[in-house]
Amino acid sequence: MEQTFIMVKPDGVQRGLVGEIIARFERRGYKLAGLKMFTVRREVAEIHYGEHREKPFFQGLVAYITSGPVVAMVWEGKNVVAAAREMLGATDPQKALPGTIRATYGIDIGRNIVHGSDSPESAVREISLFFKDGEVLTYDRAVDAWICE
Ligand code: D4T
Repeated sequence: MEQTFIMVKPDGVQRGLVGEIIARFERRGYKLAGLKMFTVRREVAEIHYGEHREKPFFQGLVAYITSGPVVAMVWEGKNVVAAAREMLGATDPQKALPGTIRATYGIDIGRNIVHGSDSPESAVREISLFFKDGEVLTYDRAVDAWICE
């Protein structure tokens, strides 16, 4: 089953939005497969945002993501990567559709609350960057038959 990597960024943790973000994924029917809280190390942040290394916002981005604890999660379910990106909304909260997490809680692209993998390949890479073997769990949920045919 498809999995995605979702991370509540330091601003989302500071602003008390962890529960709200988890609740949206739970209520939709996705399955939580991994969850932990930590502070991202600089070396890991530079790998995670490696594609932006040459961009002018890179140093600020690394400083922001390493500035305090994050809550990292693995969510599982049908088409969860694309669905999660829709639930998050556009990277810039000013451009995010109403009702999305970023449009509901955010104003600034540099404080956009939450990260979500942009493709199934990115999800695999990011999950292995932030979670060790054994930290992503496999288990049955009786309710699954009531969520997907
Ligand atoms: P993340 O990775 O944080 O979930 O964001 P996205 O996947 O939605 O978007 P991204 O990789 O293009 O951008 C990563 C990160 O950089 C910040 N950013 C981005 C910024 O501060 N200024 C900018 O101009 C851009 C494009 C916001 C998210």
